[in-house]
Amino acid sequence: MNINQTQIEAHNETRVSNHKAIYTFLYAQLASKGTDVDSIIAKLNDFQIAIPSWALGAGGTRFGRFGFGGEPATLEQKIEDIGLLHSINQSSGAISLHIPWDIPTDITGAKNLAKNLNISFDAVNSNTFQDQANQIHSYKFGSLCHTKADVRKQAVDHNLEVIEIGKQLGSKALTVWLADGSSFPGQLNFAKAFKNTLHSLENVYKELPNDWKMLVEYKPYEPNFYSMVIQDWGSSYMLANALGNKAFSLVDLGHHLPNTNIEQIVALLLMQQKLGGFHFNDSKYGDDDLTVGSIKPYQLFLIFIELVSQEPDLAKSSLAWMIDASHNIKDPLEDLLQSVEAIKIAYAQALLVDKLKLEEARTNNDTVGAQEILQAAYRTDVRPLLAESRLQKKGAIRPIEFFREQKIRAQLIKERGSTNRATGL
Ligand code: PSV
Ligand code: MN
Repeated sequence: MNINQTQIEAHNETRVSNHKAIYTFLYAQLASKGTDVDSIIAKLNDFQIAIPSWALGAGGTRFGRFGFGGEPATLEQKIEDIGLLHSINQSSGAISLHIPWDIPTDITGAKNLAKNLNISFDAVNSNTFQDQANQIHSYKFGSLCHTKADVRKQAVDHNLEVIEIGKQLGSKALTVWLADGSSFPGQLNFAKAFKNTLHSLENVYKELPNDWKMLVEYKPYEPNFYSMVIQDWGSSYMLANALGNKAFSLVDLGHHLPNTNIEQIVALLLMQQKLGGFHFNDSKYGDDDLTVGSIKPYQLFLIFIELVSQEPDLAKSSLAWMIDASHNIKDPLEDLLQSVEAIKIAYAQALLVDKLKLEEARTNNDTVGAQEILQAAYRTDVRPLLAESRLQKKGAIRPIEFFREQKIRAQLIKERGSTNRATGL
């Protein structure tokens, strides 16, 4: 299904006067404090957050999975779903594919479909965390880190194949996340496993096109429960440094132990020019993969404070922005609309901060003053700025309301059936 402009216009027409009243008030309030609201809106207009192909189906846990119908079962249907999101919020103009879950059967068709929907192909992701049918060697005891050269070669070859597919689609980055590690003490020689991983990644890196990036994701636990070869930003940074200037660390917000100061990690990676981008989600306990901003919106804001202090216009930076979440009991499309909104709220709030004043407070060791500056921005309701940006870009003023009014899920179920199942975890 497609959304046409008339539907969006009808939705906006009934809300525009109310929106303008609130927006005008906020605009005046912010302008009186010296904020350049128009430049914030311009930055929001350009900011795009990629949607992973695996976030469009029902999530689940190892205890079960509850389908909801109308899930996209093919790559084309996944692109169509992202097209729906993008028409509604004008901020989801990219898809990230996971191979082999999404091997395109018709590259030209997929590219044309994406182009018509204004969608580009973001990073391609390799998968050496599951065994595939007809695969010769098992990844049960690791992939790029494996003790046996044959297994490592198979995993390297898979990554090379992913790069080839990405090249055909127009992707510019390979994201590598390894499940490699050990579940019991004594199982793995940590140093050897790390060296094997580096050596394998070097073999992939050699084939990486010059205008590509390699994004190295880290994770402290799961599926291995004693050690992960790339467990934290330190090990990811070591690899990215050793590989070269096309390799970067990727920060997935859920891949940190509780209470980790993620914003500080972001600041230091950026300072070293080794931050590649993000997988956004939220968590209370671990890699919970919850809706962005649903648990720790202040942490998200603080991450954006660090980002904008070094990269004033995020859309112009070379960082990769993606959601990586599992919605479990929610409709994924609604969840993704909420997640994109949460990310843009944090960005807009961070842009409200007067950097010079904040730096002055820091220089004078004015702890209270610094906190006041941050919290004044965080406690500002910036949603009218996001709505204004959507309105300017011909998106819907209220995305979730639009999704519900148009009964989009019901239409997808009608078109695709109630048992369609998306690939992924
Ligand atoms: C692993 O938990 C991860 O965050 C990686 O990005 C994977 O590629 C993705 O989830 C999907 O399994
Ligand atoms: Mn991730």
